[in-house]
Amino acid sequence: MTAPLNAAQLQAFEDDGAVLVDLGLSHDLLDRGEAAWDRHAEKGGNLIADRDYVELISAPVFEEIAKQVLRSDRVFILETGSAGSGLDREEINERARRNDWQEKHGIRSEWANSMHIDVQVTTEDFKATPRREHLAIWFWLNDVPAERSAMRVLKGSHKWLGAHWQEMQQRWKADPNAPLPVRHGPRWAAEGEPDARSFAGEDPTAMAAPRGYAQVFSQSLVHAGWHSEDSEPRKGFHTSWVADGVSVGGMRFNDQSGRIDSLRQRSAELRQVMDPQRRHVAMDEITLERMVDLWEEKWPPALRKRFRL
Ligand SMILES: O=C(O)CCC(=O)C(=O)O
Ligand SMILES: [Fe+2]
Repeated sequence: MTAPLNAAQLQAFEDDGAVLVDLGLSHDLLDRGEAAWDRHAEKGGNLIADRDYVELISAPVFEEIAKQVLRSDRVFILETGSAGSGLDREEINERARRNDWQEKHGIRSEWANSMHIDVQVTTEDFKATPRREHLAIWFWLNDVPAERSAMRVLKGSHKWLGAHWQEMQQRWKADPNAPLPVRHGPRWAAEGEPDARSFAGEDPTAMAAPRGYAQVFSQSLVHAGWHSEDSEPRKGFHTSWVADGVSVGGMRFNDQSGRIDSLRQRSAELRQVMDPQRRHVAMDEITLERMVDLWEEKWPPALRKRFRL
């Protein structure tokens, strides 16, 4: 098994929840990937119909990163898409500057309003082999300096949150009728949520990255999309990955309930268009339904709405 992350990078992923990795892709592949991004930005449509895009996400390095970080010799693509350019955030930020942006978590700022997590991962999930996570790999076809909407992350927040989710699960398991504390979470106030005010006041880190680098991060890390101060868009694609044997069944319950059906459709399409030597990274139907069935309820009712593995 090749190891794209060196020891320091792997440690940074574990400690910070996010790390930058040079993908070592050829200029030709990056150029064609960038052209695919441009075509999609102009015309929209289904990225999976674009051969250059498919070839790019088929590059073995993504699979190798997912194998290494998820500690598994079998990993699959979960979600795919184009990363937002950040240019369209200008308007909402203008509103914030005019001071009529709704205050969130007691603070009116882009960070307080945009920060979120995408999956709830407990400490045990994060430590498990294979790692129980829906791992995000976002990668860049042009340079992404801080002012060109580099993603903001709160380093280490996945650990703090992991311990919190774990405690909430344990308290619910010990006594399903005992009330959990009501706090202002990253997206709403609910029983069992962590108190988002503590991280709304922190200064996040801009994950500025050169072209050809990927930002590998835990989706349980508090992070936020950001505005651009540049006229040139940030160009990138996002993918997420899951290890064999880790549930994807929680996607059924997500607010955007089409997520599991999208996964079924996307996986089938990818299997059609990927090179036969590479298409094992897209789930076949039997594997996908097996991983849906792996889901078991571990969450107290207030924390069941979304974000589950
Ligand atoms: O665009 C970004 O940098 C982050 C967006 C994000 O976190 C998301 O779509 O879940
Ligand atoms: Fe996100």
